Amino acid sequence: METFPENTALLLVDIQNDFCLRGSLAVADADQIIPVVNRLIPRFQIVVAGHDWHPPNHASFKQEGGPWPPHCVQHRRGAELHPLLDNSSIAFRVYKGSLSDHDQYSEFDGTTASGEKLDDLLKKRGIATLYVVGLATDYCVRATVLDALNRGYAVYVVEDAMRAVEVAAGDGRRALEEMRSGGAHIIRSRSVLAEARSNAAQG
Ligand code: VGL
Ligand code: ZN
Repeated sequence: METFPENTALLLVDIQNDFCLRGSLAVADADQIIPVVNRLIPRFQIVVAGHDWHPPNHASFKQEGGPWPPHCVQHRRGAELHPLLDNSSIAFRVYKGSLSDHDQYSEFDGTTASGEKLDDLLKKRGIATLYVVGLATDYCVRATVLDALNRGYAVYVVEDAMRAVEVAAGDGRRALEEMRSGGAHIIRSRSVLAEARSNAAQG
């Protein structure tokens, strides 16, 4: 199967049980992205999975005065990747939001289990282009994409492979607009699949 080159990675943002159907912070229609993401995964030589990864007393939880119900608690089922997500080719996993006293929405605040930061991991491998999918458009996708743009990555946001929390109606659309103004390319998965084919044709 034709793939993107090695300098291009697919970044899965927080496709975890708690953000999906019956999760504690369920995002509407989140499960609908799974087949879309699964079609994209085999087109990439490098797949990185980000995780929201909170201690049980995390500052973002309501009982600690934060905005969210408890979610993605470390090592619990809610923090696992969605069971139907194709995890067979995930090369790296990064974890963020692990410190109890403050929240982190960007995967660039994340580290691997051995402590390597996402940016170092990508730069070390010459990865300069990121395709971003996942949950949620208006929080962790947005923060990750804006960080990636600031760090000089070319960023493609696959709009039909993400869903928004929409605390206020329109937050998802506004986040996409903000990412676009910041320099991200907003595209659809159909174009990504077509692009992988034409890349391969060019050698
Ligand atoms: C997220 C709210 C709280 C996200 C994480 O992954 O977008 N949203 N924690
Ligand atoms: Zn969180």
